[in-house]
Amino acid sequence: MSRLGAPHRASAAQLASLALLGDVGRPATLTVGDLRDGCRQHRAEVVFDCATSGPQRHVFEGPLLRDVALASQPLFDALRRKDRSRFALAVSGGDGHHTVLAWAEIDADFGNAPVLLATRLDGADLDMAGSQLVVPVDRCGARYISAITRVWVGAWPGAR
Ligand SMILES: Nc1nc2c(c(=O)[nH]1)N[C@H]1C(S)=C(S)[C@@H](COP(=O)(O)O)O[C@H]1N2
Ligand SMILES: [Mo]
Repeated sequence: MSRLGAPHRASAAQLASLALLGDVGRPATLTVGDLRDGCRQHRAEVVFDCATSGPQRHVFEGPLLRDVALASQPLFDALRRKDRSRFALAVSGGDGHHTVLAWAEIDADFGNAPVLLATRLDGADLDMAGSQLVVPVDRCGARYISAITRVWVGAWPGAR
């Protein structure tokens, strides 16, 4: 199993998928088709600034990261805001670029940010390329992780 976790070799015939895992009751492997069929799709017209190529304007469609993550049944008490606020999400691309969000950023009782896992970019399906993280509240593009391979959901261990 030494190749476990190695980047997938690109192939035009291969569907991209991401692993949804961490402190969750129902870990899953999801294709872009699963993200399209399993959750209500939202649309976001965004502009973000890239440090190297300047302002980028795109239209993304896809489910809310919150809805996808909740389907994996994070191991918090869903009725306790303070318990949910201990959680974070780490989103990784196939190239190793990754970023972190606080659960509270996307939680309706806190930041309520409409963060998406895109299934379409500017009208083109992302089934081969993989999903892209869409963070409309960000001014810059660094957290717009593309070719997502992994979404980890878990609690900061803290001092117990
Ligand atoms: N997997 C991955 N996603 C990434 C990056 C990266 O290096 N790897 N760079 C980010 C940065 S810095 C920006 S500005 C946007 C650029 O998005 P675009 O090329 O689609 O305009 O992608 C982001 N997503
Ligand atoms: Mo960027």
